[in-house]
Amino acid sequence: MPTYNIPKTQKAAVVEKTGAPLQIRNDWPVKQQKDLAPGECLVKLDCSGACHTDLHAAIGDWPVPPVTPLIGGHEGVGIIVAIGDNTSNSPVKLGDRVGIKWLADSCLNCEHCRKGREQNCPHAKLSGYTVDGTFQEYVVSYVNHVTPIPEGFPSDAAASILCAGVTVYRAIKYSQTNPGDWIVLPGAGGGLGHLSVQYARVCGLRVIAIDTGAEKKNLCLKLGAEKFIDFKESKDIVADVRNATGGEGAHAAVVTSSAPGGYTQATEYLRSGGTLMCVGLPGDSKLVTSIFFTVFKSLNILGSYVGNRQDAREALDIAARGDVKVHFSVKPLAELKSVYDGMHHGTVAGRIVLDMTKK
Ligand code: 8ID
Ligand code: ZN
Repeated sequence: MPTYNIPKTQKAAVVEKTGAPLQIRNDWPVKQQKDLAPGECLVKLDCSGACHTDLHAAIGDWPVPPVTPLIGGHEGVGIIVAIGDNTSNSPVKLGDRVGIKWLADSCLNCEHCRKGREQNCPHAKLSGYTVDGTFQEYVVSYVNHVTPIPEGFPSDAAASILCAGVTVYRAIKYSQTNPGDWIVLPGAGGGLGHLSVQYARVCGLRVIAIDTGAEKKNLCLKLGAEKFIDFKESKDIVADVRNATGGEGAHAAVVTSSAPGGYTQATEYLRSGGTLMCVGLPGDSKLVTSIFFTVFKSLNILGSYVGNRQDAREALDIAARGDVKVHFSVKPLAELKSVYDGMHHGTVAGRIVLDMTKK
């Protein structure tokens, strides 16, 4: 069995109160092995992706409040360095490299867990929202929910599959599409979006990407989108999508932008029988659409919330084989504040991954 020296304190990005400025602290306590409960494990992180959800959590613009003080982060990859005493039947062991996703833990026994919808478990623990997340060097997680990282798949390349990848992979999986169908991806140049372009291509779908700016346009086209619509330049997005699809509209849309307008447009450019997968999370908006045409066109409108343990393994497996690649740049944890600024202004194409081993 490997042994690890676990320090008493560590570096962490902390939001003391919702909306308060982010602080980088060097004195944050590390939970020691003797203090871990059965089923808990301590993971020494290599890196963590930064998701727009972390920004929602720091600002506090969702109707479900996060804990405070808050350590955000839910796209972590690292090594298990301790496991709580009396943990039985652990599927992982010391030294394993694992991923931390949004769903840190669930009871595995309620109706939702039994049906594989673990993310809806009433006892769910959420990384970086209801329990401390991955914007720190050592994170407490749960042996039943950490995700083994395929051997040889670098940690920084894997990190953003744990949330962005899993989420769009599952949304596309349940989008009721067939190879050759048209799928529209509003938000396609962002963290979730650029992975949705690639998972859609893996599924044989024809992609119309919607986002703004030359950098995101080039990224989407390079990743396999057939058409790019700039939402700031288009005079009529609904007409543009209809024209691109030969008049009938698209079979599905996976909306990863958090602008409510993108949702309304989607219901208007879907063809009859089409499916809207709601993924982006504006905190206080309503979905405004025609009830008449929702019925008349037999539309499906579905919410899609991250993914379960199996979705995580499937999404990682596809990425580890090189069919989906996170487009990312690496920064130290100390730059998280500027990462949030970039996200807020929509200037991040793809993802930023924070290196926890850098000073
Ligand atoms: O389980 C879930 N449903 C889940 C999981 C993870 C994240 C949901 N989310 C949510 C986040 O909380 C956030 O609300 O998905 C949303 C997108 O997260 P992200 O991909 O991490 O954000 P980003 O990298 O900032 O990308 C958003 C993109 O949307 C574009 C922006 O330009 C950016 O590239 N965008 C915007 I803002 N308005 C748009 C519009 N009207 C738009 N693209 C098209 N049309
Ligand atoms: Zn996320």
